[in-house]
Amino acid sequence: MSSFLPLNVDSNGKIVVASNNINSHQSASLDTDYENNNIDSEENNVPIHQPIGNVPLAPPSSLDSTDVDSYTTPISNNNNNNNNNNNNNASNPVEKSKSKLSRPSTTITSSASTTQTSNNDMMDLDPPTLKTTPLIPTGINSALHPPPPAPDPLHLVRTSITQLLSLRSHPPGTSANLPPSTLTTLIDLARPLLLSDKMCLNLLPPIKILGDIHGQYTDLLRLFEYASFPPNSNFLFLGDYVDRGKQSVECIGLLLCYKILYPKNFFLLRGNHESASINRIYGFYDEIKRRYTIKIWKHFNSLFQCMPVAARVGGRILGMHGGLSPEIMERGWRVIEDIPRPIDIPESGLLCDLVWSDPSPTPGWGPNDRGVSYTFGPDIVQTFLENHDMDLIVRAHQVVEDGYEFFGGRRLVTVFSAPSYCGEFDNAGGILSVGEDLRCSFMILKPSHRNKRFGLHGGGNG
Ligand SMILES: [Mn+2]
Repeated sequence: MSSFLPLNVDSNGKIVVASNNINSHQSASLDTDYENNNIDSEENNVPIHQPIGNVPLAPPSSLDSTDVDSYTTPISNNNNNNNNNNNNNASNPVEKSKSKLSRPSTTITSSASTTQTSNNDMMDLDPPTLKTTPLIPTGINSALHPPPPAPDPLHLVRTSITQLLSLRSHPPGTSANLPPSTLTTLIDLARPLLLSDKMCLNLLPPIKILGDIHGQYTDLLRLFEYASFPPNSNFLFLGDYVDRGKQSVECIGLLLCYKILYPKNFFLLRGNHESASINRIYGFYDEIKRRYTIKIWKHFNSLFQCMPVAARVGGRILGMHGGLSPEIMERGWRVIEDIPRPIDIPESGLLCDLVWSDPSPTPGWGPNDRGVSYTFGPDIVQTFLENHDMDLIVRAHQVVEDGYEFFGGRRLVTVFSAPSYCGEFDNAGGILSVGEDLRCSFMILKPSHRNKRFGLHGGGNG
């Protein structure tokens, strides 16, 4: 065991997540490993789930998670031969497909059937018949002047993305001015998708993992430009989208749009700032109160209560916002899946630790200077990884100068993606890119401006 090294550097200088089963020379065995260890065979047979954003679809008159699955199912069946040529380079579904995806396409219109069917029936009537033998007076009006079709929610999402991305050509800080009704719709569309994600996601590489964003919308756009916009890459965000920066609404708005359009390629974990008691104080509440209404702020926080809090990647990397918890050490990572939702982040316990804890050079569990949760030493990280046959913990939550920082002999890495954090730090923004063979590399966004007055000496917490 003394020769165990969680990470290696290959000849190209890229970091390889090493394990007994996986290295850069054994990629051919990876699929077998996944099938045996992480994905049960029943779910492996499910057709590949394509993101819904690229596909022209008949507009659904209502959209919830059921509709999303229903609409995507026949597309993926029809396009099986085109998967490799699709302009979606995100290749495969990140989260393992769920058995309900294979439902027959006959369920497509079921949720809207009542309204839709009656309209169609009326439209099929011969106009002369209508004039002479009206069924009911209102029926005539409906037939001659059919009600406008229900707005397509996905059209609204795409329009919002266009609006949000147009800020690339505007000065930093320009508002997207999304209407309050649009925010409400985005929240309502995202909610069932977040709830249908497991509390501890099971994701497959390749995927790009990002840490804290904290309302720095201009930097979020730069990160996407650097990493490629969805759905060209799969993404996992580790939380803390709001507070601190000035454009929390644009940040969470764009991220929700992508979650809605690409639910199986784009994943959002919860950070400690995705909690009303925190974002009431650190900026999100004030921004929303100034630009919208407190009702919208409450609506956002009800959505945050539904977010998953952890993710396994390739069965070998565990990601969360803060860090480990004594409860995972004792009972295993699967206890995360048992956390109910919607839920507030409590002041102590498993969920609290996952979004609040920090690594510390001091061995064992210690008091956290934040006044919440614990610190955990390198010995805790090593024990956890060995007990669970994993290689790496990836977490965010603390500003680090290079955008990423290893800890505990490269068994844990902190990723922080908001460059020049709060304008008070000189840090870069980091992205952890996990290749299909679990090879890890880092993409670094240098701070857009250097601030000589401040450094990292005071420490910073996300
Ligand atoms: Mn944080």
